[in-house]
Amino acid sequence: MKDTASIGIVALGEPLYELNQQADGRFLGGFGGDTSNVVIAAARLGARTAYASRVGGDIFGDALRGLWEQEGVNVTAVKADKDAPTGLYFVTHHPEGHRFTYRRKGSAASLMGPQDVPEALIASAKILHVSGISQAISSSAAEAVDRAIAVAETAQTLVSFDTNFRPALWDAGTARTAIQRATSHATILKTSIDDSRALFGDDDPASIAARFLGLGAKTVLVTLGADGVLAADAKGQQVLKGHRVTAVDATGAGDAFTGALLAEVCRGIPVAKAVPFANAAAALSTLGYGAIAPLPKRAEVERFLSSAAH
Ligand code: KDG
Repeated sequence: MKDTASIGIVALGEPLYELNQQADGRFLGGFGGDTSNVVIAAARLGARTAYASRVGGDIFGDALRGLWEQEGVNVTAVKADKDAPTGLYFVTHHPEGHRFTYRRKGSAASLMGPQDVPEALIASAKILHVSGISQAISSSAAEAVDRAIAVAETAQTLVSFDTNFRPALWDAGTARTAIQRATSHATILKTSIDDSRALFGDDDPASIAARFLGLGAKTVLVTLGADGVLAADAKGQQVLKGHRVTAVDATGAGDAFTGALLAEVCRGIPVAKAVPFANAAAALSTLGYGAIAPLPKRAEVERFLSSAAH
């Protein structure tokens, strides 16, 4: 049994400074990085969270530290690296959806390795969250993910893993091997149709869920974009339709989903019961620009869910 006063969710990965192009063409500064997005989404909903990473000694690293402080995320496991930059990404919007352009090679976070894993923090937390991006940024970061998962398993900390395949960072073959390895330890596994199509040539939600359950995940969530989400475990599966909203920017909607889901799990709510709340949080996160700015607070999600029920 974990101490109720301890951190609920610890995530490990790469935070990014975001430049997101608005309708008038100008770039709006903000924040991204899938695992950082998840802990902030969860913190806004009341979870106690911590982040593990490395940031550069530059204005972007300082801005990220300011963000985590403002959001109440514990950063005792975020190290400073004065010789490496903080990663950046640009978000542009196109008829087929948003596109990410990275400036992150050699970033401080990519220099992370097993020595940076906060073992005691992970062991005392309820959930460890990592992703395919945490693995993709470098081989030492992939080793850090393996180490974090091993520590979590020993301490009975639940492992949450998001496949988040980014073809710009690594090839599908290498990604498949690493993602399958993490999946075999995952209590909660989130993937998307796009990821599974690119990794396994599969775009049928039910067979995607069956594949990840077969690889060892205990619960699988397959996000279906605007169409909602399919949740599956050994007992069966359910599809929850997406909410119809006027989306401005879907960047980070998957992270909003995961953050909300994990925040609910920290409150003792079973995954299957937490899916509607997470689905609503994800819809609300698309109403403004950026991965972080539009993330909702608990009261907004509850208001939205009760108005959707009428
Ligand atoms: O899920 C949204 C993230 O992908 C975005 O914030 C940028 O972390 C990012 C990445 O590496 O693509």
